[in-house]
Amino acid sequence: MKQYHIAVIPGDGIGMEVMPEGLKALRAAQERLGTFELHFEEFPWGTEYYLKTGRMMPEDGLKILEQFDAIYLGAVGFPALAPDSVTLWGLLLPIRKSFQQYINLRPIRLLPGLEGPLKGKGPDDINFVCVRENSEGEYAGAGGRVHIHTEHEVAIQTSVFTRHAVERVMRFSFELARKSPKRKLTCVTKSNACQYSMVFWDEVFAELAKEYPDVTTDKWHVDAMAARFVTHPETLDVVVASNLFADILTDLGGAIQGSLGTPPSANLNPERKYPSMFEPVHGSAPDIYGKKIANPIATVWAGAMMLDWLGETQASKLVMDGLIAYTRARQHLTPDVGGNASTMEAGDAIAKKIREQ
Ligand code: GGG
Repeated sequence: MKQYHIAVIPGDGIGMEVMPEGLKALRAAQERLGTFELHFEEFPWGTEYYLKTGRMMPEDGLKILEQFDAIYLGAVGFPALAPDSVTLWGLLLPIRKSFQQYINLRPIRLLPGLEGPLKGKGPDDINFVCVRENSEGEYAGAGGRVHIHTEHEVAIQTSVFTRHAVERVMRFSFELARKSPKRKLTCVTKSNACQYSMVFWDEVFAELAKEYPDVTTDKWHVDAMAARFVTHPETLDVVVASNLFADILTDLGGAIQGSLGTPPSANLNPERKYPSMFEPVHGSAPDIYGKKIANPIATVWAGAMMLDWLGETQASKLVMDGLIAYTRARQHLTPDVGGNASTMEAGDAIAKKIREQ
C-alpha cells in the first residue's frame, strides 16, 4: 500500500483550530478507500515556539521538512505577541523559498450551496484559478532601512523580477490554461506605473503567448482586475499575477466565493525535488481565535489539493465531493457562511459526508 509522510504545522491562531478538521477529512478519505496510508507528524512551530526559543522553527527545521512527501500548514502570525514581519519571514516564506515552491495555485470557486455577495453570480460564474508567482517579485526580501529612528530614516523594499522566474510561472500558467475549460489566460499587470518590472512581465507574457496559439489571452492592470473580479468573474479562467498582486486579489477571491474561510492554496515545487506545501489562504485571524467558529472548508480543500498532488486523485475527488455535499446541504455551516456551527461540528459534518460518498 502507498504510504505518505506528511509534516503538519498547525501554526498560530485559528490554524490550530482548523487543522484537526483538515486531518479528520483526510483520515475519512483514507478509511473510506483503504488504498493508501497517511502518516502525519505534527510540529509545534509558530509564534509560541518563537517566544520560547527566539525562532519560528528550529535551525534544522527545513532539513526536517525536506524528508516529508508534503507539508500541511494552518496559519502563521499572532501580531499581539510578535510582529507579523518576523513570523512570516521565520516560517512561511523560508519554506516557500527554500523548497522552490514557485507556483502558488489558488482556486477561486463559489461552492454549490454557499452564497456569495455578488448579485446574480452563482457557482457557474465564480470558478477560476489564480496562479501566483511565489518566489520573488515584491516578496523577494530585497531592501533595507538606514538612519533608523531618525528624521532622515529611509526604507527601501525592492521588487525582483528575473527572466527565469517570470518565464517559469508564465509557462506553468499557459500549460494550465491549455487544459482548462475556456483555454484562456489572463495576465495581471501594472505596466503603466511600473515601467520596468511590469513592462518586462508583459513582454515575457507576450513572448510565451506565441508558443500557445490555442490559448486565448488578455491583460488587465491590477486595479481594473480587482473590479473585474466583482463585475465579470465569469470571464476568468486562469489568471497569472505577481506575488503581491495575487496575494491581494485572492483575498478578494475569497470574499466573492462567500468567505475568506473557504479558499485553499497549494505552494508547488513542480519539479518535485522538494515537498510542496498546502494551506488555507486565510491567516491566523486573531480576532476570532478561541471562539471556535473558524471555517474549516479552506483547510479541507487544501487537503484535497495535497492528495491530488500526491497522485491520490480518487481520494482528492472524494474529499471534494464530500465537501460539496456538505455545502449543498447547508447544515452545520460556520457563522461566516450563514450557519451557527462550531469549527468542530463543521469538520465532523464534512468528514461524515466524505464517508458517505
Ligand atoms: N495560511 C497561511 C497564512 O497564515 N497566511 C497568511 C499570510 O499573510 N500569508 C501571506 C502570504 O501568503 O504570502
